[in-house]
Amino acid sequence: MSGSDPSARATAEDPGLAWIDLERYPLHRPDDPSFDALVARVQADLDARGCAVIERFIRDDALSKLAAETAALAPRAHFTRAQATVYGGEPDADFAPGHPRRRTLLRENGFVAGDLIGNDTLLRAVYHSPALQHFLARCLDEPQVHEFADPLAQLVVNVVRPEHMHAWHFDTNEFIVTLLTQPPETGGEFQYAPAIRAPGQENYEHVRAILDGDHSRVRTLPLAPGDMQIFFGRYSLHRVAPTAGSRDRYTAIMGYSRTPGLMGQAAKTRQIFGRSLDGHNSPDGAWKRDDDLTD
Ligand SMILES: O=C(O)CCC(=O)C(=O)O
Ligand SMILES: [Fe+2]
Repeated sequence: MSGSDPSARATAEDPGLAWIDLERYPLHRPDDPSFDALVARVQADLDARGCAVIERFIRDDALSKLAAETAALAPRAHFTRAQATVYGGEPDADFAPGHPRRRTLLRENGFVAGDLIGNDTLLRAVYHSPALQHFLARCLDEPQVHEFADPLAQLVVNVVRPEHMHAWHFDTNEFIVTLLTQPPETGGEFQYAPAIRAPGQENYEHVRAILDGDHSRVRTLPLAPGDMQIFFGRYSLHRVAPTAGSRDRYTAIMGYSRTPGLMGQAAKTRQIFGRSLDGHNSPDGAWKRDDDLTD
């Protein structure tokens, strides 16, 4: 590597860049017209569908390391199995049977908490990359994005075991950034109903149609290892379809937000990770949104 090579110099200052395909996606050159073109393409996809995929964002020669890293972390996942509505809560008997607020789905989720993901990992290098965060801020039209302050939810690995699914739901967080690190043998597609709800507008009728099996509003994303997805999961009902074969499906979920200091609520954190930390006891729940939508 030559000291005058701009991408080598950028990588020395921002180690995450070493794993990103900078030839296709010049995150180290934010003044380059091709950077603007990429931002414009992502923004157009987010506007149209609340979802953008940057194909093969991770370099091909890093994919096996990425898969091995998440496979090594996977045994530390905390698994939960519970009935919940798509909004994450208990059924509400004030609604008629069959209403999305009344019906529950089986949630079987496995998550490796962020404090189990070491500082020397590829995942952390990418997550903390200033160039990536600058790029995401540009895509979201914000001066900057903030890492979650929550050490557990900040960066997680989602583990979906064979013959399992991640049931239909809305996220509490406005958006997530996801890296598929290991696909299952078959199935496990990411499916979503773009912008099916909006602030102040739950659109129960269309949510119910999907729960009843009408997938006419559902899109299926063909994701490959190393693809990065930016997704507005608070507004789009989504799931990971049932997986098959013998291999787990792994994704790394990177938590950023438009506002600093986000910590999860203690009860919800214990539900997801089986434990909580001191900072999770904030009584007012820093995740609460003021968008009049059900969490
Ligand atoms: O693993 C994925 O692709 C998405 C998981 C998801 O929807 C979530 O963790 O909220
Ligand atoms: Fe989600």
